[in-house]
Amino acid sequence: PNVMTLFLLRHGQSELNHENIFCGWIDAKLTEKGKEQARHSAQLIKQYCKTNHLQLPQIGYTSRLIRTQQTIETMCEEFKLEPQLQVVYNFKKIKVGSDCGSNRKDATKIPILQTWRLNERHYGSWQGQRKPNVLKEYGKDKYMFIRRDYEGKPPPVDLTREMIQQENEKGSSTGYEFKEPNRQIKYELECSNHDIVLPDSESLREVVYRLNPFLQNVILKLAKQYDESSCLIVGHGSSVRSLLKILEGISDDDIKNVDIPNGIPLVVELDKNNGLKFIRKFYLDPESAKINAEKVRNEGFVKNP
Ligand code: DG2
Repeated sequence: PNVMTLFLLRHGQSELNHENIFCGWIDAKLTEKGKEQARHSAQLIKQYCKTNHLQLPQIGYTSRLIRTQQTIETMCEEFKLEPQLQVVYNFKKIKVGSDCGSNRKDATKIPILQTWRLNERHYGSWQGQRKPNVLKEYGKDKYMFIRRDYEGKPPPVDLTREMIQQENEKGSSTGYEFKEPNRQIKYELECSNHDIVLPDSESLREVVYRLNPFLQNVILKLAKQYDESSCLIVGHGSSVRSLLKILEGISDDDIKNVDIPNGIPLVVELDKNNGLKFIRKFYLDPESAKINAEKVRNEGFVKNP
């Protein structure tokens, strides 16, 4: 078949993943381990492309959160491709075939489009809280319902007390503190011209709703333009689950059993001759994907997952 290949990836371990703290829209950075996972992911993709006589991904996507940007930048270093970062404020303005090129003309560069639509789901008032404490407060059933059910939604965050990362002059993290959020500034442009109301909490259904237009109108449309139709999407636990739900047609009920490990590439193949019908998906390191997905599921239940 005429195959479109999507490489999906959850960013490498973030500082808050490491601390077992709900992160959502908090802008946590990668740990050293997270960067190592990004390098390893790039090696796996390089190897896969070589074995299958494919070019490296021709375009990349990230969320507006630093952990996905650091992941893709680290990967580009391994690919020896210079990332051409571009924030997408209004996806309807992207001209397929011109802004991003129908084929990468300069083989040393790769366009990277960044959109809030690929952000992690907003984790509401759970953001910044330790998973074991939330589990204790809500009980096992409610905790898992809110984390994994399609309709599960945490209580809204108090917008005057969002957790913000503190930095020194060199831009290194010096910890986290609760204060007035700055995201209005960061996301202002995306919202000013549209009827978008920024969330103070989201269910997975709401993530699918905001992500799907970008997937259909940008990611899939642009991929069709490329010779080999391959792209790399670096998202989060919930944005990757949403992409899989749409692309694979996973039911509202079954999606609650899907967990995404950090930093292990997932290959998704779609049939270009058959309306982009889902063909198959597989991890490039299936064994560690299985072990680590299980660990993600159990976060909160064990002390040091
Ligand atoms: C995690 C997901 O998202 O947490 O927001 O803490 O991918 O940005 O690290 P990510 C978070 P769980 O839903 O797996 O508990």
